[in-house]
Amino acid sequence: MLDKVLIANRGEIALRILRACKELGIRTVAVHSKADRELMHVRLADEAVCIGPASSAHSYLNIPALISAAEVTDASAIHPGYGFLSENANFAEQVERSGFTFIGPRAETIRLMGDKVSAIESMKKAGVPTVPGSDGALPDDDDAVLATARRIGYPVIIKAAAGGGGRGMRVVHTESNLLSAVSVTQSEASSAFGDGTVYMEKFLEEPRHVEVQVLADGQGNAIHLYDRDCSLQRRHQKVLEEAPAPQIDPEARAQVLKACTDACIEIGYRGAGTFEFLYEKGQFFFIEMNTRVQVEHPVTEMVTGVDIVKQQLLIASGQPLSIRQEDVEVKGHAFECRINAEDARTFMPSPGKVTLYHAPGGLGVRMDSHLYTGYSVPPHYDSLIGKLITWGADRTNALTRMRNALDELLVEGIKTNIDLQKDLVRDSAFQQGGVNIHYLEKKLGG
Ligand code: MV4
Repeated sequence: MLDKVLIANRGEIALRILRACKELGIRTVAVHSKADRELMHVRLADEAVCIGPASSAHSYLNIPALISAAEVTDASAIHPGYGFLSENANFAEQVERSGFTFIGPRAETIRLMGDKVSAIESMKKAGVPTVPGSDGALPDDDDAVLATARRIGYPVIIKAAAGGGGRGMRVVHTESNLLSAVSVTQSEASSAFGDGTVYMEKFLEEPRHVEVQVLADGQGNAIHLYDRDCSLQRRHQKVLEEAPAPQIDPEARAQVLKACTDACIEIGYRGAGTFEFLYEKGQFFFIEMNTRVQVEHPVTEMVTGVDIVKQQLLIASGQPLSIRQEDVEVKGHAFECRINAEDARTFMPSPGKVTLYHAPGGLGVRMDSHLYTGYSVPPHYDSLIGKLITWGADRTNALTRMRNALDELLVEGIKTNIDLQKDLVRDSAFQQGGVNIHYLEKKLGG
């Protein structure tokens, strides 16, 4: 087993990782910026190291500072959490070269999935269904680009290979706009990511965002933990997630789940991962793979009983997967409401001192948060201050528990999105289930 883990993150996920380490008897090192001395996991960790000033670029993104902290504390492994350096292949490589275990996939896998063109190509090869589109990167040949769009049929979407998560994309509805859209997307990608490579897909108009959670040991074993629906989002920020995804065609689901585990074995995947799909008219279309633990992992944990972060640690320690696919069942339903420190009208971050924090409780209620009364939310990082997760025997029961838990949750002194979440869990279309990726923005806009 790993001896000591350095947690290269902050906030709720740092606390989540700390809890998994403690359960396995692994010692912990918290690293924090100057603005984060008061974080709950810093208090709870066995050791803590200040790695730099408040700005992320000089602390949580500072690779030499992180590696030095691992060296001085004699840590054996580094858990990157989500965001920050979690999907940075160079970081994974430097961690391993310095003699530490990176808790995640091999650097080359992170690199393969970071380039969306190579990710799609490898998934297609492994039998995962993809969106009809260009065969790899678009060539520097106007006639060929025009022909590709004609074959696919309008509307099409131009995406940056180095983008992802909604960055560097452009929808094209008619041929007259195609070539200029391609060249603008290329220039933007070139300046934003240092790589102007773009590709083309059929633009799906009303899809849902459904993702599949996997675990693989890099030793020939891979399992899936079923699916989640993350369609409720605003500006590519997820707001409310659930597991399993409601109203999915059972045959399409069975096929896609099998394809995901087969693909993990084919590419030698190691660690926790997520296959992102668009789901429309009963069909799944792969768009991206995330090589980190995701914010919304708890909904999957609640319906499968599998501790995903603990599995990450076990896999990183070199143990073969001990869970067999036939032992993983979905039981009941779970929701997660992301709680953000933000203005209800403008969605701008709203840092400040929490004068009162009261977490809800009871059967089937889980609050993953680093908050406490008196804690000051710093202005330097993202506005997620907690995740409220409920489980129920069925979707209706889980949602009832969420409505009640949101009513119990008190966060005073700062602005939050709790009222938005209270409204969403009472929305009739959401209660029906299966709303598409545009539903929330339409609701907020009108
Ligand atoms: C798409 C799409 C429609 N058709 N690709 C946005 C984030 C990135 N992960 C991929 N995204 C999309 N790709 C095709 N071929 C629509 C989106 C999209 C979206 C996807 C998932 C969740 C929310 C979204 C919001 C707007 C657009």
